[in-house]
Amino acid sequence: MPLESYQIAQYNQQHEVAHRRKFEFLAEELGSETTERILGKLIDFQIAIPSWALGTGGTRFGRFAGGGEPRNLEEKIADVGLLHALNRSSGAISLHIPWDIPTDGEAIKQLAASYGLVFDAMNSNTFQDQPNQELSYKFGSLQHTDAAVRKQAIDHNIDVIRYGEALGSKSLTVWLSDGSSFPGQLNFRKAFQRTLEGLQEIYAALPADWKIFVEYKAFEPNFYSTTVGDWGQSFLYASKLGPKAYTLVDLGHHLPNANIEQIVSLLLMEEKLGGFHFNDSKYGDDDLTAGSIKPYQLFLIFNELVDGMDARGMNHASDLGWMIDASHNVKDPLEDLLQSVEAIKLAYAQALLVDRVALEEARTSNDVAAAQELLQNAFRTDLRPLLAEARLRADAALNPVGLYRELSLRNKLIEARGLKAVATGL
Ligand code: LRH
Ligand code: MN
Repeated sequence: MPLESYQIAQYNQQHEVAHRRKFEFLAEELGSETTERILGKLIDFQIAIPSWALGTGGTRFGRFAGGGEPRNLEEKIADVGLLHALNRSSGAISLHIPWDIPTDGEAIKQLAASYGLVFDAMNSNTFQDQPNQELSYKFGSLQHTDAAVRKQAIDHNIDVIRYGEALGSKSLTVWLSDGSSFPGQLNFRKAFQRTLEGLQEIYAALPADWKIFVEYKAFEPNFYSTTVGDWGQSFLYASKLGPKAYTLVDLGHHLPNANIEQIVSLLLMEEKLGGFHFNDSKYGDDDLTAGSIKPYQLFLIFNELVDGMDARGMNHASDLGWMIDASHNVKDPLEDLLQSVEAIKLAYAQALLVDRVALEEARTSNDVAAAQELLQNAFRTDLRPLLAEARLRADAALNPVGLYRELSLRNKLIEARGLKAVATGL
């Protein structure tokens, strides 16, 4: 259900005067050099949408479908195309196999291209048993004590790479639910060694220009140990695997009160930070809207990213994997994803505003309050008119959620797909 460009232009026209007033006031405050520098960076900055988060999520206690969900990969690509038309900031989709097997790779690639989309990291799945699967992953996949189960998992990951090659993807994310739920259940050293050997076989199957992201997680579905349980373990695997291996930071995969921005700064310094799964959480892996619970933490993470990437002369838009990983139990999945993209780009823009020279001077002279003021002033500067102007210049909607609602796009999706349509995924 395409969104016509005239609908966006019409909407922006109605809201342009108010926008212009707010934007010109802010641009006056920031000065034209800073304004244009940040606008340029914002327009280039694209965030990949997870194919598994376009339907209603649920928990073991229940799932309350919202209607109009995509029923197949083609409709998922159309929904990401709709998000991208609204914000010109969601120009990539990250697929999960086997939830989204692209049976005709070339056709799927062209369909995505027709919406201005490319394929970001592919995701394998050895945390569920598929109907026609021979051996179970109940006791893990790459860590499993049975070599046949490990081989099944390795072969699956290599299949996922092949699907990705046909789509033009350049990376594989491996998240392993492997671990144990009771003391004594697992030999940690042997589980690590078996997992490393499995990842080495997958690494060997990577095309020359591909990357592999090793995603860590503290707990769930195992509740005593996880075999890739934290950044240190992921860093160990990525370092032992080789130059194409990196760590992936899912914001919801840390123990309470972990200092994620410090983890990010060190992984970036060690050239082993591959990318992100953005979301937010108050307790566990809640997969909530990015910036909805801890927006200051999201800003502090981008503050370390801008600092560390500039220190290495990295390209902000293309040198790391920017992806969302969320699940929507009570909100419209598309509105939730639009809000997450907005929050991520706002944190990035605020980090670009930080006066890094003054910050280093304050740090060198241990002027703690001055350092705090520099960060908090940037975080407390309302840069939303800058994000809106970046969208306007990219022919997107001044207010994506506003236009999505004004056009009742969810109702149109329900008319087209029905109330009972269920999307594959979490
Ligand atoms: C695990 C995870 C992983 C995905 C899954 C959908 O919690 O974050 O990235 O494979 O969610
Ligand atoms: Mn994730």
